[in-house]
Amino acid sequence: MTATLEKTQPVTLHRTVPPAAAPGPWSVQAIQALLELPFMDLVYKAQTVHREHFPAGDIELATLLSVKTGGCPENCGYCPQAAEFDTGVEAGKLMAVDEVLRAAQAAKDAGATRFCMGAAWRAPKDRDVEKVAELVAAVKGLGLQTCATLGMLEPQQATQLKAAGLDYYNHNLDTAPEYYADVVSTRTYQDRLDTLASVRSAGISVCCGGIVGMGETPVHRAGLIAQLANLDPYPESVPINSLVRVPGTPMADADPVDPFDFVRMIAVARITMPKARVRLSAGRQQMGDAVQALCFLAGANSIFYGDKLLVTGNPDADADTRLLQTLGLKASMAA
Ligand code: SAM
Ligand code: DTB
Ligand code: SF4
Repeated sequence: MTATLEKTQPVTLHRTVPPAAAPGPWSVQAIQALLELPFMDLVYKAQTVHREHFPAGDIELATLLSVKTGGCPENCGYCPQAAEFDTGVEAGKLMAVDEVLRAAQAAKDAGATRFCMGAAWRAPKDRDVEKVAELVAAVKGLGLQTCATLGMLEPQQATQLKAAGLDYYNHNLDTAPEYYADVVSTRTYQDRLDTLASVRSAGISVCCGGIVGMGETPVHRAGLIAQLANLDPYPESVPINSLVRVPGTPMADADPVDPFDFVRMIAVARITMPKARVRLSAGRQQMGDAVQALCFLAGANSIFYGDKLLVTGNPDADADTRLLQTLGLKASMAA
């Protein structure tokens, strides 16, 4: 039986977080202290902050589509799309507008409100940006919020995407600055910050988060959250990914993340960035319903929705619909 998705009334989500909302600057030590709180105290605190800023039980559904897959020249150690790693992911070309529109319409019909297009580029060329701008305009025309993640962007490229109707740009800091070189060596942390600045100055909302489970220490985890929370303003969307360990990547054999430590990261993201959409992102397929429920209790109020992330799997829409029903959570209606 197909489960039916319950929806909440429209809430205003697509807005820039006013700087006054930023409680920062956050020190790494202060975030470490939060991470070390007794689990129940931390989750209680996070849920309390959550309810001060969002309607209880409201969940954003964002659907991902890889519009240009594989063959990427970067060497991000977690990524199945890096050309350097033998992961079985075939390199493809940029998808055509009608194909993307079909996927976006299907996502909308299934209840998603945001559609995020990902491309395995280090940085798009100007002619790539022109083509992605057409995709953005077409998806926006369906009444969906648009998001893209295309690698490093120059300021004028960001402006062009904004003009086409891009609402959000996803560009993750992934980990703490001092651990970054252990994860990727083909670009620097500052490159990431520069792109985030280009996105901000073009007036596009920022989607920026990271990955847990790459062999980082608890201090690195606190350092990632400090970087995100101290962005001024902090990101409107904060995806917290649990590493999907893909055979062929250097991180294929990383130790699995302790589920309670993952929940702690969600809670600390919620407390330090109270008005952000905190997204329980990659890794849900490996997580189980009970851990996901704890993540929602800790303040996650967004998920990737649809049976695929970019190239790896995600719980199918029916399973998610059932989980939301079981927990009494309702999908947000609109932007
Ligand atoms: N190429 C662009 C870039 O790196 O910005 C956009 C696509 S990239 C796949 C987007 C994000 O996906 C990465 O920054 C990383 O946070 C996340 N990601 C990639 N592979 C992952 C994995 N195996 N597990 C969890 N998150 C992953
Ligand atoms: C984000 O933080 N997670 C998404 C999205 N932003 C682009 C990507 C997750 C990728 C997981 C592995 C894969 O399927 O490639
Ligand atoms: Fe390329 Fe992005 Fe994957 Fe890094 S994360 S290898 S930049 S697609």
